[in-house]
Amino acid sequence: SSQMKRAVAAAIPEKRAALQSLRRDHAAVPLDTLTVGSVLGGMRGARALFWGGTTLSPEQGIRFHGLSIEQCQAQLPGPEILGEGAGESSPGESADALSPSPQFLPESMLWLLMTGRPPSPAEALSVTRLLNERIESQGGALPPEVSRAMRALPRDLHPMTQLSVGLSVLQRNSQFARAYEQGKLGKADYWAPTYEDAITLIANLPLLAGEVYSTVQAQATGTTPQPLGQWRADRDWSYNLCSLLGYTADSANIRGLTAEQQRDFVALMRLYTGIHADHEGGNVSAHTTHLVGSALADPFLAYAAGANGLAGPLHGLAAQEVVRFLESLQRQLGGEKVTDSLLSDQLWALLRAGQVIPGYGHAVLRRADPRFTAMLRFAQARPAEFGADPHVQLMVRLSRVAPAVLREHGRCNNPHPNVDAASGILFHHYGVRELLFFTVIFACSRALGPLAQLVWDRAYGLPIERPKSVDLGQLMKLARG
Ligand code: FAM
Repeated sequence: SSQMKRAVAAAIPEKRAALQSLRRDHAAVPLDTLTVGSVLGGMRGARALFWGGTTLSPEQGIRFHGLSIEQCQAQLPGPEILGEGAGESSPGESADALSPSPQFLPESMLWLLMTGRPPSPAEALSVTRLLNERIESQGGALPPEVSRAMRALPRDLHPMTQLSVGLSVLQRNSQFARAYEQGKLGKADYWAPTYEDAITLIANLPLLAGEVYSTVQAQATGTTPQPLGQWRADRDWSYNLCSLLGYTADSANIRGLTAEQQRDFVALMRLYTGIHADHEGGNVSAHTTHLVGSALADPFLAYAAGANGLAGPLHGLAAQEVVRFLESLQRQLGGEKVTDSLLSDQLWALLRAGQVIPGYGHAVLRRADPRFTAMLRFAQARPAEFGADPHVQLMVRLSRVAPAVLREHGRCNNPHPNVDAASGILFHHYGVRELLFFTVIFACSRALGPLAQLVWDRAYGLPIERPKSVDLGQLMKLARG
């Protein structure tokens, strides 16, 4: 069995014991009071879910097993373990440019989320190998029934629907489903085939995303879908994802990127997929995966459901709203020199018209989203690349102007940028212009956290999730006391 699986197995007894003692000795301790408002208000703020990998505090933002994004960047193994140079500075950069943050691989994040501790370089590398072995055992491609099913779909189908179909058809090879059906599996062992399925699913995501993107490209150019790049067993997960989208030297290089831009695109993908992997348990994609998985659906069906949730405009689709907004701002401002006061006027006009400033505000966070800061830093460390991109410059300027406007407007609880203020526009810069496709990249990343949690849900033997509902009459009666 894999190194990571052994590390999960080693961590299980202590955590199981802790959970059992909580259940046995402290089950009656109240956490939150549920009100009519919570039932009618999307359960906002109600601490009602158990989630191990990440926590989200209003002031500090996301923590991955206690580690901030900066700590992950400092502590988790990065591309240097693949034999790539750790330095990623570009020759054209000015001396006073912000130095790039150290990178970490999403494989390192997966290890952290699965096992609860950062991997050694060798352990991180073992995850890359493990994922690649899965694809090699499939002959270096998607299982034929998966590509057949995806190719049979209408080409103009929503990219997330295509992904969801691919994920669901992958279910055919679920080890969990097979073992469960054979009836030989003890409850204490449910986690093991769940883990195997999670690895298979994650390994296949670059191929699935590549298949969807080739359809998206074919649709855009009126041609038949062609593979955009080559999967390679000697490359890491993010590199292969970028290749299969057509953005590396092992691909059709569909946007004609220079070698340096290809490297930076891979760096952006590693950053993005690393920091979007998890965002505690209450968000729609994570919660859905957990809920569906709680009925002992296998990881493929559970995550397909989670990915469907991610496709909602209020969740994974927000990044594209920001790109649209920046494009329209750019058009309105036309050739005019963009000053802070001009931008501020535009924002006030938007707010007076009763609209929101996309990319700003958050349901939980009360400061700038550290994921936004990490993406902004990526751009600021590459002035030669991004200095002349008017959209990126507008994004940066907006992040200085909008918080003051929103504060003065006085309505929202958090005037700071959230992650979507930056993510889409950086992909857009390198040529990912198909806005509906952004969510597919998000879905590649978001698989990591909820699937690691699903392994732990089974290791803990958590029950099916089944809250009680009340109807309007009951609520009115309860409300009257
Ligand atoms: N611009 C203008 N008004 C805003 C605002 C913004 N960016 N953010 C919040 N408000 C308003 C909000 O509409 C509400 O107004 P009403 O009192 O008239 O209903 C008021 O401020 C209080 O809202 P809140 O408590 O601060 O925020 P919520 O928890 O209700 O909502 C968001 C959180 C993210 C939905 C909200 O801030 C928003 O609509 N932001 C813009 C859209 C966006 O960026 N979405 C992406 C979110 C992203 F992080 C993600 O989850 N993928």
